[in-house]
Amino acid sequence: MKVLESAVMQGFMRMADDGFCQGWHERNGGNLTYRMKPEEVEQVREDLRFDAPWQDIGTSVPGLAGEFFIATGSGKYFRNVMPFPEDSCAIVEIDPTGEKYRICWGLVNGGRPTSELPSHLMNHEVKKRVTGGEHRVIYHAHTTNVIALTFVLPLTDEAFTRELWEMATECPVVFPSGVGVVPWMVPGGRDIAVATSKLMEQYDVAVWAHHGIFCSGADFDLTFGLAHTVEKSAEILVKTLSMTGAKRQTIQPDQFRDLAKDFHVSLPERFLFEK
Ligand code: 2HA
Ligand code: ZN
Repeated sequence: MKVLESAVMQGFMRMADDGFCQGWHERNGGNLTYRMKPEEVEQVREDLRFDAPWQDIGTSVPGLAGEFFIATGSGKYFRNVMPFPEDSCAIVEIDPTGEKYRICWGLVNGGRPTSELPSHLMNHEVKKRVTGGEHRVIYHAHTTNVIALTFVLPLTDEAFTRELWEMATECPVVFPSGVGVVPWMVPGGRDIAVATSKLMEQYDVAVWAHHGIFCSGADFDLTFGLAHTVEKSAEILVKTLSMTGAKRQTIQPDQFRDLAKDFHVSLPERFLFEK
């Protein structure tokens, strides 16, 4: 089967386009990667090439040896994923050492996979391990309201988790483990990849101060839905602070505990502090 006819590529393209339509991907902002299932690779194998040179990933991900990923391209625009997928995206294979990759499909006009490939792959490696292989999607988006909040909230996991949970009742159910925060760092390199992947041991969402978010999930629906929920919550907080500068009332710690019981999630007590 042709890559472009496969359900997995169609799903990847739709998610990229959804993110663009939300306004989270100005110019070449953001990136998306998907760890393919073996049967998805087999389905399109006849449309892949295996003669491109191996190139350095820039970090070591032995836990992903031999895996195939669909990835957006470095410098490519989410706006162009739907009309020009073969120019904007790639399928890459990781070598048996987990130190190199090669392009097996796409980027027909040249280029490389996303500049955040080290972050994406280190996050994938952590998430593959801690979820027993369930998580397959890593998504980085320049979510406007989350970014705005990184200029006014303390840059702590506690502050962001609690504020985002308070802004919409579904939030603690959608991201019960909370969100982690990475202070401002130079994007694209190994240091920010290490900091983010450390947070991914316990969270599915990492906020990058003054930059955006990273989300991890099992499939495109869950991962896009997670980013969408977090950003919507941030938007409500931005609106609330813009109206009044302070909340008159909000969800209380015991109400979160009641919610956790009824919705069968466990909320870490360290986020349920008295204010
Ligand atoms: O331009 O978003 O973080 C892609 C990015 C880098
Ligand atoms: Zn970015």
